[in-house]
Amino acid sequence: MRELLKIMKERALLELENTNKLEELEQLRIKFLGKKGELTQVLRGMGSLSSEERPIVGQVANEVRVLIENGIEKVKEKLKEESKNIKLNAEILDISMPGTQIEKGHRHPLIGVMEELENIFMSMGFSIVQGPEVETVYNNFDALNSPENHPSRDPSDTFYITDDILLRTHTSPVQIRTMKENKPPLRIVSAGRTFRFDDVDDTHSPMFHQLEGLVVDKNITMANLKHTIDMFIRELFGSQMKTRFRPHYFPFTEPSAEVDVSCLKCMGKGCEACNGTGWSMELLGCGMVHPNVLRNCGIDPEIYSGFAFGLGVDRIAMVKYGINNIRLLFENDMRFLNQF
Ligand code: FA5
Repeated sequence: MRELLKIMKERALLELENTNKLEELEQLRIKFLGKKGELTQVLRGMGSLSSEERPIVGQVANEVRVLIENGIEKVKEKLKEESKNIKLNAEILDISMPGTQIEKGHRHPLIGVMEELENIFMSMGFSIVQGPEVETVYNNFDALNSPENHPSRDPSDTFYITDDILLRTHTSPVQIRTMKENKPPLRIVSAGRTFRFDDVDDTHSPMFHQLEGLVVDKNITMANLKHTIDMFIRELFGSQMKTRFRPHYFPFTEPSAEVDVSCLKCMGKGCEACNGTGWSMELLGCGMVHPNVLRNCGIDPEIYSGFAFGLGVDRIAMVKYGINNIRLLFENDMRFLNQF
């Protein structure tokens, strides 16, 4: 039996040497040490041995078992190490290789222009305030002195949500919110989205952006309004830029005006882009805050006066970058946007 154990040991060690997979190692363990394995079979036959031989063979069998177990453990460690190295080599990172280029995005030209306008007004002492896009009819029309029968109130011009709630048609309701919540002196600007049932053409979009400005204090005059707009336009477009104030009507300002600037392409000489007029498209509306609007907000028009203006941000972006079609600003065509 001792001879049998010796042969088994040598076979086991030889097979261990030739094992190079973890699964094969498990098979080998079952073959020699498992419940029905060769060593177990030998041990079962020990009953037929004499009482002198039994402990000796038992000891040898035990030594063979420990030897095979240790051998298995060693080979297992070796195989594990090898497979780890294979994995590590496969995952090797060459930091000298050129990386994948990540394309950097940038702000939409409209957002850039909006921030530029805000920065100019901040440098002139204005504060930035925010207003909601969903407004009350009262703030959007009534408090702004808009008569009941004003055409802009018609559902064919304005997006109503209910009879009393709408998508603001301009940023002017921010004037009302500001004057109701704060006492003069006031000097604010507020930029954001506005909505109108306008047909789309080269200069009109049903969703566009405005920047509202409001100044209320004692002794504010039209001269302050004109100077502020002129300074702002020169800061934005350069000192050679001229402004043209055309008398206009707004229910919430009196007197009121619309403002154009020199055509940036010909600088006022007249060209194809400006239909020979020398002037850009209309960029903003403005005027002296109507006394009724001040009264509606609890401000005494005998003590205070103010001016307000509303700039078309999209149109300013168009003039600044020479864009002749407002649709380009909203189509998200990367060939267009990548130019900015
Ligand atoms: C107003 O919206 C007034 N609230 C402006 C104002 C504010 C006047 C404070 C007096 C005091 P108007 O409807 O003209 O005015 O619009 C102002 C500017 O918004 C226009 O000059 C134009 O630049 C721009 N605008 C108007 N409608 C559109 C449109 N559909 N698409 C793009 N821009 C537009």
